[in-house]
Amino acid sequence: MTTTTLITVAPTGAESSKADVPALPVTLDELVATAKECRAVGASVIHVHLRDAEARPTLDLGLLREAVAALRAETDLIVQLSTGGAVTDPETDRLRVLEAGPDMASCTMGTVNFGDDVFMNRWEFVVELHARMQDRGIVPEYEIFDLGHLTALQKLLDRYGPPAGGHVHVDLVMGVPGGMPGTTEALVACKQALRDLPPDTTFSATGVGRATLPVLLAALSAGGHLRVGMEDTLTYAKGRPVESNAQLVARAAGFARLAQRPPVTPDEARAMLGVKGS
Ligand code: KMH
Ligand code: ZN
Repeated sequence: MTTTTLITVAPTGAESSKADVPALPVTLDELVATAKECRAVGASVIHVHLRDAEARPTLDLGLLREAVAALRAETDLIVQLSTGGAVTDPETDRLRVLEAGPDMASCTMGTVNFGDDVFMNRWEFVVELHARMQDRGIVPEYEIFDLGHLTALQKLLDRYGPPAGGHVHVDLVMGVPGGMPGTTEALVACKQALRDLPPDTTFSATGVGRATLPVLLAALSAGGHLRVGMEDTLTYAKGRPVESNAQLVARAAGFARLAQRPPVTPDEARAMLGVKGS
C-alpha cells in the first residue's frame, strides 16, 4: 500500500508561449516564486524547462546552472532538469544539461509522435543519457510516453545496470497526441508492465490537457504518484484557464489527502527516490 504521495510540479514546459499564457513562469524570478508557492502547497520535486530573455525555450548551460543554484538557495525542492527540452533541441545540447548538476534529470525512453512533431529519443541517445547520469550521480526520472517505453526501460536496466541512487522511478506522460491515451485502462496496462521492473519501482503519472483529472484520479487509486503543472495543463475547468501552478499543486494535494495519501516533503521524497541530501 502506498501511504503517501510524491507531487512533482512541471511549471513551464517548452511548448506554450508567454503571449498565449501570461501566467506561465518564464523568468528566473517567476520560476523561483512559483517553486516557493508550489512547495508551500505540497510539491517536493520541480521539473524545470527554461526560457531565454525572449521567453523562448533554451538549454543554455549558464542559465541552467543559475536556475539550479537559485532553486537550491530559495527552496528545498528536488531540482529535476528536463533533458527533453523542445522537439527542435539537438542531442548534444540535451546531453549538456547534465553539466548543470541537478539532483535529477528526465530521460525519455523512446521516440514518440508529438502532435505534428516528433520527439526523437534514439536508443543510443537514451543509453548515453543513462550512462552519463550514472557517472554524475544524477537520479533519472524515466519518461514513458507509450507502453513500449517500459519494455525499453527493462532492456536498459538489464544491459546497463541500475540508475544513480539505485532506485527506479518512472513518470507516465499520458494523453500526448501520438502517445498513449490518458485513460485508466492505459494506466493499468503500464502498471502491469511495471511488474517486469525492480520490485520497489515507483511511478507517477501526468495527464496532458483534458486527460489531467482522469489520470490524476487513476494514478492515486493505482498507488501512483502525481505530476501536475502548466507544462501539461492550461485549463483548470471548462472555461477556466489555470491561474497558477500552485493552483494545480493545491488541487493535487487535496485529492491526495482525500485518498489518505498526504504529500511527502522534499526530504521524504529524497529518501524515496534515492536522491542525495540537500
Ligand atoms: N518538451 C517535450 C518535447 C522532458 O521534459 O523530458 C519533452 C518533454 C520531456 O517535456
Ligand atoms: Zn518536460
